[in-house]
Amino acid sequence: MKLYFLPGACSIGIHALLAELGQPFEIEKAARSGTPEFEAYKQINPKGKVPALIRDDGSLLTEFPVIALYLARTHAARGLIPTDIEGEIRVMEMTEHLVFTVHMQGYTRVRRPEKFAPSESDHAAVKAFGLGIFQAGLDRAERQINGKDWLFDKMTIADFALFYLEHWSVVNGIGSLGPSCQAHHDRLWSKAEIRRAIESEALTSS
Ligand SMILES: N[C@@H](CCC(=O)N[C@@H](CS)C(=O)NCC(=O)O)C(=O)O
Repeated sequence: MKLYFLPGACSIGIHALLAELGQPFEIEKAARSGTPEFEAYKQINPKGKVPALIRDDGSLLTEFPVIALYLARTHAARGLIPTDIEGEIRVMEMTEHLVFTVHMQGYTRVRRPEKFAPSESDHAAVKAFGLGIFQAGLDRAERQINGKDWLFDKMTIADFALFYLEHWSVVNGIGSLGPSCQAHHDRLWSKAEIRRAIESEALTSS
């Protein structure tokens, strides 16, 4: 299995999940749009995004929640996705909300306002709107954890989606974490294998 990543991007959530699973995997740096290497990366992943997972049979898997679900299902003994329907849909509901709303509608507006408004004069308003979405998502997670260790009764793939958002907040000073989210972030970040995996991204050449 090989994970395509960009240093510090949302792919850190899948990278952390792979590290937690503890099975061997490879990583390779993808290319950002606008760089000379991007066309070659699009031959591997036509969407041009990360995370992208090349499975052992050589097939490509994209989209964070789908990759996370695949990893959870193929490592079923780890219990990172509930086996009952109600449990599974609640975990997927949270995972998809974190990725497709809190990240893509919130955080992306703050970091890349030009994707939402071509005119620079609109960027401050776009960023403010995005920050509201991002912070509301962090606050929702804070209420859901509410002093527990994880978003649900035990660790699930949703925790790895929340982890990358929390990490972005900590590293880039965007939004703020309540005490439950801060402890949740630190709980995963303090795992040596996760920290080593993510810190290694900065040292990996493409
Ligand atoms: N829907 C995709 C979105 C992934 C995404 O937006 N990834 C960003 C990094 S956080 C990316 O690849 N950006 C590179 C670029 O736009 O050049 C998913 O859930 O995996």
